[in-house]
Amino acid sequence: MSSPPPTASFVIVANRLPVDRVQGPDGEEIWRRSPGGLVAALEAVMHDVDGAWVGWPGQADLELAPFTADGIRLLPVTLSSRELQDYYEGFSNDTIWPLYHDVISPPQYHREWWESYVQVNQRFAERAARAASQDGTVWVHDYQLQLVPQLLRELRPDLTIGYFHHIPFPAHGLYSQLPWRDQVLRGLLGADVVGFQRGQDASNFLTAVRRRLHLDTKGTTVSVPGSVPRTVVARAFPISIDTTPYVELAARPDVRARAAEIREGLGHPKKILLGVDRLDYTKGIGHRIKAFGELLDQGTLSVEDVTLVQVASPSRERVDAYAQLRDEIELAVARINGDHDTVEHTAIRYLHQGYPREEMVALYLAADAMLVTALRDGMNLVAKEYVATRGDHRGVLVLSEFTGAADELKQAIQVNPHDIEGLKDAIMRAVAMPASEQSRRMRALRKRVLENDVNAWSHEFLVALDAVRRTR
Ligand code: GDG
Repeated sequence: MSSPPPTASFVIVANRLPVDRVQGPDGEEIWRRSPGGLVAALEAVMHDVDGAWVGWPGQADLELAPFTADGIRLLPVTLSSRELQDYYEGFSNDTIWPLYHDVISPPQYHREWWESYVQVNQRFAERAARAASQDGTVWVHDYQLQLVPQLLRELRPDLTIGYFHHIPFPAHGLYSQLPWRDQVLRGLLGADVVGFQRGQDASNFLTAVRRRLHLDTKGTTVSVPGSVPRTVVARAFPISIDTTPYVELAARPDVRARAAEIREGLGHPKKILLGVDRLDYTKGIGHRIKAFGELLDQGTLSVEDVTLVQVASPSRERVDAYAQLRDEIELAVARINGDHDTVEHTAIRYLHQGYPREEMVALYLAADAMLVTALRDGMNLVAKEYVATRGDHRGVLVLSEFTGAADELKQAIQVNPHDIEGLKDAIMRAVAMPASEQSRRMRALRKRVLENDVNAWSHEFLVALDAVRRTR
């Protein structure tokens, strides 16, 4: 008789496994760890306590047995191409994503998408239930899996369950549009600790819980009645980055040389402005480009003096709203460049591509100012990455007040990206900021980011989860 598969005392559940399938040196297929901060933050915990990670391997209809990559035990969940359309591109990315980002794009409500979301969440919950050892800990991540905490608790009441929400949680007036608003709240309340990026997200969630489910809340806790009454903690745990690779890359001579080469390639403008985003309507790329274009139109800036580099990495290209956004942005960029470029200089160097991290850091180093103008963003890690690379304390961060990062990064130039005149003023302040002021602000920003890195974040969350376990 074969022995049952081993269980893990700590299980991560996320939509994606932290690996990508790539070709090895001899053309064979291998799994390479994806460079995300989440896996870096959890790696130590996973190894210390025999951890496992439940997630989708990134390809439709792929049936895979559990495997280990880079020392992490991976438990793949199969998704059909139909489920990817309905659960992932549909309900996750075309219902929840726009609704939770304040309806910047209209959310689509389709009952068959919801049914698929329930089914897939059930599959993830079942996989996690089989993986976790008696009295183990499971940490569920993000908006694709909001029902997993409750579904998992039904299967395995012995577990301690955490959930972290990486995107905003909207105000009740918007949240209440969701036809399945009560089911989603109950799903989340299956966790012992529900973590959000900012205090406002937690407070929006608590309001929804009071108003929709009529449960009592006190401070950051919710009393959930039932055969075994429970207390759920809902509060902010602002996420951060793994600072080490950014600090190290920024000090590497070849990366610094590449930054100088980038400046030269742009014709040595006096100032380089930089935007780095997934091409997503939440990121305010259009607002940024509009403000910059107007400064050129007015003659306040000229292309000899200033270039905007915009990395817009391809994202969710099969969702209509994203295809439409790409057309809008590319039309705007082409118009501005057509009006203002010279043979030697360009207004906007637009790059619809993804780059290796070394190149991203070289871009951060080359940039005199980083423009983060999101209309709504859970945290925005790009802002923190830029700050982490500025070891010389030079550079200016222009940061939308609608990002989670704005709660922490107070010494940035904070902007309301809807106010185009205000945005133009902020760009001009960044361009003209004296070195002494740059240094004063950047020093404080860096201190904040380096002291509150992703390890501090995961530690704080797991301590909160452990505190709940001990009171049970
Ligand atoms: C969600 C929430 C929250 C981008 N292009 C390239 C590249 N990137 C990297 C950045 C950064 C990451 O992707 C993007 O993180 P953000 O936080 O800026 O935004 P989302 O993708 O929307 O993330 C967000 C986050 O989850 C974590 O909780 O902060 O609010 O929306 O690390 O550097 N990396 C590389 N090449 C690229 O072309 N290597």
